[in-house]
Amino acid sequence: MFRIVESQFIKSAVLPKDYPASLNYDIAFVGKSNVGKSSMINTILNRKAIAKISSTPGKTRLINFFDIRYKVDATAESGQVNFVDLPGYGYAKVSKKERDSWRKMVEAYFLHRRQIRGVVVLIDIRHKADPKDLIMIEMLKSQNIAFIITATKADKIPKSKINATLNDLALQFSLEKDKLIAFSALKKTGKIGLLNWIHSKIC
Ligand SMILES: Nc1nc2c(ncn2[C@@H]2O[C@H](COP(=O)(O)OP(=O)(O)OP(=O)(O)O)[C@@H](O)[C@H]2O)c(=O)[nH]1
Ligand SMILES: [Mg+2]
Repeated sequence: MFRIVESQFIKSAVLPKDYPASLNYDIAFVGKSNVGKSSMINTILNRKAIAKISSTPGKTRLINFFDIRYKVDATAESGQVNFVDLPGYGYAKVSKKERDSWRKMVEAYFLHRRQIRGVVVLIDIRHKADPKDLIMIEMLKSQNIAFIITATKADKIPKSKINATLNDLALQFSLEKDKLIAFSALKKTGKIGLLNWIHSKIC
């Protein structure tokens, strides 16, 4: 089993020149503001607040890099990977200037960071596909970057509806169903599936 043994915040950055020099692979987390990116990172790292969570949308406004050490039980495999918490998009109450600076920051990350191995795209399980999510997914497809969609806050809908909701989202995003998993930071649903996906991208 893929297991995280240590995690540490490295730094925040806006411009590529300020990214950490580490050549370890990156796994990035991206999605609309307030969708649960920071909560997801804390959950899969078994940490309460390594990534800052807020009920005020738009909390994460910089690119935050974390250094993760992992082991794979029953094998000799171990290593390091960066988790990258990208600032959320689609928050209505920001100025055009802030939206532009968000776009430049995230575009520069995908353009310049050579060691990206996978992107976790978060969408709220209760919401319909948003054009901003579709744009992000099209960009990842066009740049041939591996991604998985996680439908977050799965604890907010009845368990009996999860499967049908995932099917529906897969249709809306024109993706195979195996590209989507349900996730809940509250109940830890989807944690093992997500860790296994991450492992498959960095080993
Ligand atoms: N019920 C429930 N609430 C969640 C879950 N994940 C996150 N939340 C709540 O959603 C809000 C936003 O969570 P964050 O993790 O800060 O979201 P974010 O995507 O990092 O937000 P920004 O950094 O502002 O873009 C907080 O109030 C969390 O407690 C979940 O799985 N279930
Ligand atoms: Mg955040």
